[in-house]
Amino acid sequence: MNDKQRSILLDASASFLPPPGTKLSYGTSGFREDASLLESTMFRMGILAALRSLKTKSVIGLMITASHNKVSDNGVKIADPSGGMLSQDWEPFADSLANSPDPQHLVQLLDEFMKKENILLNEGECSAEILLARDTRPSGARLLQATMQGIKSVVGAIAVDMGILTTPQLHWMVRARNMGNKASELDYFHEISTSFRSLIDLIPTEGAKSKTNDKLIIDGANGVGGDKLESLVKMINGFDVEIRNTGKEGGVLNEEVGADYVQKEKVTPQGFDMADVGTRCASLDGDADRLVYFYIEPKTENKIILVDGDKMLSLFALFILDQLKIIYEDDDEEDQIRLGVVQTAYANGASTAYLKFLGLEVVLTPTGVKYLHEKADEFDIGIYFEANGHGTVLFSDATVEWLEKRNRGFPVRSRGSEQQKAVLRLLAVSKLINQAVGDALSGLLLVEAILLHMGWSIHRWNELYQDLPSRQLKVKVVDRTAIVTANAETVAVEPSGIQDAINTEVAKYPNGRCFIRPSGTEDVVRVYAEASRQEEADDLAKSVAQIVDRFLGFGH
Ligand code: 16G
Ligand code: MG
Repeated sequence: MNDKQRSILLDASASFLPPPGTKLSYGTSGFREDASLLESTMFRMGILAALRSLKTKSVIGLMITASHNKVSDNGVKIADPSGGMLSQDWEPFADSLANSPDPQHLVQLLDEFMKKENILLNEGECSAEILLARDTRPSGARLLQATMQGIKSVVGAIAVDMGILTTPQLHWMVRARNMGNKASELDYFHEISTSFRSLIDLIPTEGAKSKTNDKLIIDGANGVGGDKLESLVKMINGFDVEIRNTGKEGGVLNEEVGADYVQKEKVTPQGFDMADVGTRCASLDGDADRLVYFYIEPKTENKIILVDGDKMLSLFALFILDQLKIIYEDDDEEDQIRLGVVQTAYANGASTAYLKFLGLEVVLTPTGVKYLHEKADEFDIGIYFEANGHGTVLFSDATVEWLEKRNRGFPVRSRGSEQQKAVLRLLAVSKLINQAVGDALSGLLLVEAILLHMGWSIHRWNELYQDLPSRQLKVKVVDRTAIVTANAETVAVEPSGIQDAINTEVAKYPNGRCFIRPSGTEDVVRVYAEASRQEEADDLAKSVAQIVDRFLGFGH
């Protein structure tokens, strides 16, 4: 870094000092805090994004959002060149940047890091480019300005404001840009609406005859996802959707609405009532990277039947397996495509059993999209989902090429055969489902297309398997980092003795399963328990929460 660059950075960062007394932490998917604390963090993440762009010689994305958190919070997620999340080996640097106490220290940190990473700043040659977007939070505009200032303080770096977008839209655009493809919002809508149409056109005639696209109601979390879905639906004729998203009419983002609320509380979101009994409904979260379905049953007050990420994963797996079976029919090169699924310990045990029953390879990873994504990427077709509705389907480049080659190779007499249609369906899925990151909008269209293909109602879909009763609790402890887990968070290796105590409890319940883990987003320890009956799952969770309190609570 030369003197001129150094003095620009020193000057600019003098207006962005971190809030005194607050330790900022990168967390599972980026920084998230009360919006009033974040200006300096955004400025510094702007700098980080510019350096990442220089290092990778690619376009980088920066999304200003706090997802399902309350409206007064905000945060930042960074998209790497592939469209995935920021490489994990840069997370410690992000942490030290955010917490650096003053401009001198900050510039020294940058200098050292750039030397270590071999990042050169040559005036006139800088080609860093960062795409910026934000969700609908009122603090977004102010934080965008701080981010822009950060980017501009790296000489020659360019910030492009893409406006208000969903998180997956931005990730999609970053990936498209780096692949040299068209990458506007319109291109995004065009790609997913045309591939949805292709899937519908490929429904076998028998299925199509009985197809009824009965009404779907969407809870848009009063946020950006509902707005974008509205634009998308306009591009798809004959899709009967009602979107409830009252953000512009006074409804508060994520307040008693949205995927997180619905999945955790298992109750109807605001604006839904008994008039909606039996109808297929879906909830997005505040930045539309999470999706869950649900329906309301008669006589259950405001309780819902949740159709979660595990059920979406199962539906997608079943559909893709069916297509592969058709493709391999009278073929000796069976099992060329390695299809695998990735879940976390939160996946309902019944879903894992079902996927194994389908003959699939099931891998568990720790909680957090970055871990699941990485594993799914190792398969030819990898499907990953967290129970909470984060997930997507990844197709390797080789698989897409293989499908394209097969499609071209069909002799004239078998054009339009079921086999070719199966190939085309998988190609359409690879375009419809966001390859960069889990995306509620594209996930929703894939669910809708598959339900139509199967001729299934949400009830039929929900019957794929029956969830084991489960219970989640959280426990406040002195220091949650005292818990160290292994085997994808299924075992607590520290503090010593705690896992034995948990095992003793679990052994008391038929089909009992329980694990604890420190939250990556809140200062709590989470407890998850499963058993054959609801009361048993409740009891198991309660006794394990007591164990956690005994080992780590304030009274121990
Ligand atoms: C973040 C993660 C989500 C995970 C959740 C767990 C991303 C994009 N988001 O929201 O995948 O399920 O954290 O929260 O990775 P917890 O650690 O508080 O339980
Ligand atoms: Mg989200």
